[in-house]
Amino acid sequence: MNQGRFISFEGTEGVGKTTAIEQLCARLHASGIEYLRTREPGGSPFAERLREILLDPATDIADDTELLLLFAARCDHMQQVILPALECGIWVICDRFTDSTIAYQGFGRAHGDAAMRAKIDGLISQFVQQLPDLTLWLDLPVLEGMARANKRSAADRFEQQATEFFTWVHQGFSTLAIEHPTRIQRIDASGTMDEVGARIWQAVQDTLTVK
Ligand code: T5A
Repeated sequence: MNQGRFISFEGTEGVGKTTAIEQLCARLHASGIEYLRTREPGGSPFAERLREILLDPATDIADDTELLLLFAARCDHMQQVILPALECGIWVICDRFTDSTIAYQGFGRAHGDAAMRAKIDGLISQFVQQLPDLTLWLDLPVLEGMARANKRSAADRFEQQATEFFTWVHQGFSTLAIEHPTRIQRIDASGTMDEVGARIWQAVQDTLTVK
């Protein structure tokens, strides 16, 4: 059976993932490709409940608790939504995946600490066979992304972090792009939405050979 493709979008706050995903989905639709749009944390009914807790500014939990909740959400999302879709030949377009955990929890919270990365790598190892075929890292200076995000809605629990936190998160994505040059493609997220969308479509066509 034809296996679907798994594409994730990554980046710091407000870089334009939601906007870029909408554009990619429109292009996939026009190309006759069946797709499923989803997100992390969340994407399944149970994981969406965990998302509410994780993003609620009133939630007061330890870093390890946050990490394990993210993986509990991911596990349910994989089993209930992502794997069944891929097995049916449906492309999965996911707003954030495991790279966000390395960038936010490994770099943002723990500043790239080796013990924390080893802990996260151990948790990720169960998803190694299910990593995205292509990850599009939307790269934008942290303050530009935050300015875009601030125009839109009230800050959630992550968005309330100091700028230094997001500078570490950006360092995390940059490190990951160097470590996984084939899977992770850096997309310049500056310029208009149409310019960014065109760069993404080019990368998808080049990598996943869309006819
Ligand atoms: N998280 C997640 C972890 O800590 N660990 C994990 O393992 C995972 C999976 C999720 C939070 O959870 C954290 C990371 C996050 O903090 P979220 O609500 O999904 O929270 O937050 P984000 O993923 O950051 O999504 P945002 O909605 O904040 O940002 P987007 O989707 O990147 O940006 P978007 O498209 O909404 O655009 C933001 C604004 O900019 C405009 C848009 O119109 C919008 O107003 N815009 C542009 N403006 C100018 N030029 C362009 N090219 C533009 N593109 C978009």
